[in-house]
Amino acid sequence: MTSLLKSDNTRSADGKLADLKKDTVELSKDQHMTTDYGIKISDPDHWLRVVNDHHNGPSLLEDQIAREKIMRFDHERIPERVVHARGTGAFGSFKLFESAEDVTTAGVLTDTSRTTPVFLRFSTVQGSKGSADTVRDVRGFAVKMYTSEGNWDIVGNNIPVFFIQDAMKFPDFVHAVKPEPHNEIPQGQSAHNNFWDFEYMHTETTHMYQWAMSDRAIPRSYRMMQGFGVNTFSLINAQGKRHFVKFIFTPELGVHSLVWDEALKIAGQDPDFHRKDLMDAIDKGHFPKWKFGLQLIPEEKQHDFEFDILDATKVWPEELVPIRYIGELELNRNVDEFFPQTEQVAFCTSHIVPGIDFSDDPLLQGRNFSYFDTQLSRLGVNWQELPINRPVCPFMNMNRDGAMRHRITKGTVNYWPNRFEANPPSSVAQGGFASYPEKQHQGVKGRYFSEKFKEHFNQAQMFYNSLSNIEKLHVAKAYSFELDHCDDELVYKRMSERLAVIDLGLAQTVAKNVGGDTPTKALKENKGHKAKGLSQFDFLSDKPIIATRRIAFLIGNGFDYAAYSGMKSVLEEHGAFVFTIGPHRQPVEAESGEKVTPDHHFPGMRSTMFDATFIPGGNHIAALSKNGVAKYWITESFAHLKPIAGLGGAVDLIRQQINLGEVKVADASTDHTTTESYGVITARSNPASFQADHVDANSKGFPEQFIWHVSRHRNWKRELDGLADQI
Ligand code: HDD
Repeated sequence: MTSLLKSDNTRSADGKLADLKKDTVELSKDQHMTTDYGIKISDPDHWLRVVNDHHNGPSLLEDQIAREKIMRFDHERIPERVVHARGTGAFGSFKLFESAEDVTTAGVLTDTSRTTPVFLRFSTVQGSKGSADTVRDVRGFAVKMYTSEGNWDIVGNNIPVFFIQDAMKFPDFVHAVKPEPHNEIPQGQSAHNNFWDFEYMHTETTHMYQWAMSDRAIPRSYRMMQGFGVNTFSLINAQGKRHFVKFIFTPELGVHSLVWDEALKIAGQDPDFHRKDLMDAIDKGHFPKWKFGLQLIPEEKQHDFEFDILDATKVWPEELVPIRYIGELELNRNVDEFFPQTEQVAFCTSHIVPGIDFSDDPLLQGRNFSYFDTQLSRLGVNWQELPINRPVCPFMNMNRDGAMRHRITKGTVNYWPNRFEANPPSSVAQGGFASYPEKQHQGVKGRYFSEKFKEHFNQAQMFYNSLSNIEKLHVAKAYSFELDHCDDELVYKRMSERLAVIDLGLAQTVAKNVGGDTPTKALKENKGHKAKGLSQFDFLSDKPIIATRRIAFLIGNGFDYAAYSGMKSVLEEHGAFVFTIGPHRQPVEAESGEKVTPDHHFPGMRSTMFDATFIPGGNHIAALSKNGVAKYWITESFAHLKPIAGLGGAVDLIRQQINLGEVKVADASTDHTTTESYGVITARSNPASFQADHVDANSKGFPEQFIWHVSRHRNWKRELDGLADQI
């Protein structure tokens, strides 16, 4: 029986869960419906009326129950976030495996025995609350740590740099990227004149839009992207020494993306793709995890770099400033209700705990103002009282009143100092926050910028140089798509020419595709600098990780049950999520008589929802060969570079469908080592056993080869060799 409660959220008890319990109620058959003021309701469906013999007549304003129901409903919307409106969140925990007490006194970064409750909200930037998940955009990665010393928010993104250097430019930037003012078009994308006009006008955006045009901006899953605090913060240790710091989260599952055609299609086919993906993984107990790291620069080394370390448009290359991983963040609990939790959660970069401090990064300084301010208009002055936002540690002060004040503070005074010495401040020794006593030199008032802030192209080149060929190809395609959507000649011509500051070849390709004037010389010398950790391939594990990968099994009546169940169990043993797609959701019968109930029927799903496909043999192949959805599924999966495996009669179906001409696909029953498989694994007969104890690039067995290819994520060679452009 379907439970009234959406999910069992009692799995991981933690301080925040206990705190939220006070405000959580449950639906129940024993609790009768009442008005908000508590009287039991006898008829929630019909407005009080005066009726004639035909039961017609006017409604009475007198009906307080109907009136309040409607009026309460009329006011249930609040303003959406001015940016990052579209998002989803989950609870989790943060644990250290190494203390950072050499650089900070913050308990959350030094006490290895603690488990700190966490709420994390992921988001896109441009689109409104109801926009699609898979659009090309930066992703928000906002972490609230409910520490024993107060809330600490890291309001980050999945890209380590930002578009602008000074917070004062933020409203212009957001106006330019959001839908255009005259027609409110486009939704959820930066492919329009105003965005690229702004980018052209501000050379400081060059590094960031390189990232935004890379695969980072179309993640496969929130669980497969990095999180960066972006701004430079400070850590202060017990001796009062300061280090500048950047915060980084790196996912256990690697960093993976969709391919562009797939992202476009999913935006229509399943706009909630990323939301569902996150909820599903957590519900199934595959808790996403990120390693948490610090990049540290001692204060005295602040000026030792050729870039300014307080400039948010620059990364700190790992070769110069290695990442020190000290902890792990895990998400393990879905929300109970979206609005009071995910929608009302509110982050502030200014919310730090003792042992952590800010820096003079001018973007951060402005952010520290902006977030608190926006929560006032979005949620009201008492926004920090909301259950999702309040700390788990004791909190108390003399702030009072304001709309929707809930807290009742007993006592006769509401000011400090008071004659009772009630609610005294803490000394630093007692844990009171004290700003780092940074020496300030007498300066000149003015709107100045550090000289190093004026250099805008070196790291944009470094990022591009560090990408693999396939990623570079995607960058060129992304620019081409975006500028193709700009109809103002000035915009696409100037922008495609600008790309020659990064790479001449890139600029030429894009200019050709979008109708620009082909540039003939590079606008800046490229010295070929590279850094690690910029290409997504740097995060590809040697291990065959296929956990949580969605694998579709296509079947019809007469399928080979041994192949079906053998492959299902071996893939599930490796943590993959297997979904059976059949002609209908009523049971489908195998050749040998077993019955399987599909998870979906063909018209209800698309290949885009899955990472790989397997087709067992059996006499269902004849029907599948006539099924347009199944045939297109194979073609589309191949074009989207996904592994495809087939046994028995499925071999011919797959080969016909992908129409590879001269190119041979691997056949696990023959010597595949001489054949490029392009991630298509086929065998005429079932393997002797459906086991895969040891999987690597050289594995020859059928399940092993399939698992290996799924773990590589996509078969990029198909795209490089020009085989994938079939759709
Ligand atoms: Fe911002 C929301 C990330 C620059 C002003 N921002 C917001 C969210 C994220 C970021 C993840 C969504 C938080 C949530 O889930 O509720 N923003 C960034 C990053 C930046 C950045 C990584 C560059 C380092 N932001 C930035 C600047 C300003 C803002 C320079 C203003 C001066 N951001 C806001 C905001 C938002 C916001 C208008 C909208 C909703 C909110 O704050 O709570 O105040």
